[in-house]
Amino acid sequence: MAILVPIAIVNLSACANSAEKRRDAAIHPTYDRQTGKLTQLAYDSDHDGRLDTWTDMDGTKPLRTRIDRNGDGKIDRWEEYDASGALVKVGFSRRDDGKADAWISSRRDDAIERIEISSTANEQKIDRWEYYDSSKAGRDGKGALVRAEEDTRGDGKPHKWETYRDGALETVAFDEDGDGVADRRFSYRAAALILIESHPDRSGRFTVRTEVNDRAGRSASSHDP
Ligand SMILES: [Ca+2]
Ligand SMILES: [Ca+2]
Ligand SMILES: [Ca+2]
Repeated sequence: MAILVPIAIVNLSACANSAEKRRDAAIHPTYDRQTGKLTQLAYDSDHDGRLDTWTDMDGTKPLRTRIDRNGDGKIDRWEEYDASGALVKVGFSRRDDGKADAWISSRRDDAIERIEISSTANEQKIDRWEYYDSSKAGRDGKGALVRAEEDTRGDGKPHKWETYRDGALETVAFDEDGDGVADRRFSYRAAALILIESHPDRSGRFTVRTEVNDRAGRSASSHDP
């Protein structure tokens, strides 16, 4: 899970060699005036003279971190830690507008990672869920997108389902009446529509298949009793 490597926790220990002295000079601690307790560490992680990483601290315990990784003055990564200081959640900004709009939670027991996305940058209003298979990670270290769900009605439940194969959209299904069951499913091969299924029975199984047979779009329907 390369995306969850904590990059903000910095080493405060006294150090001897010059590289580490430089690193210490890049760290700016803030202490509570009343209690003397450490409340924040600000850090210039790439040594360009500008702070880019801010960690809220409860003494020695990190609570959360805001990071401007590309140095444009806008936060683009948010990290949250649990009571033991372990990284549990990472937020990032898909639009790169300084607001978190997607979150990934750390789950070490599973090859499938879920990213929660909010089109309104509201962590309480997640409306898209993307599932990545980290066992099929590409060169960039990111897992392969295998499926996604989307809440197109704002009720917190998915009404659109997508599946992917080798990075390409394979199927997309829509719930047209809002009951949470897909009413129509489109299947694609090499970006071409090949099949439309509709009329789900009570179990959600589609009973009508319309195969799109040729480039002219001629099609043939079959009904499942
Ligand atoms: Ca910097
Ligand atoms: Ca930034
Ligand atoms: Ca439906």
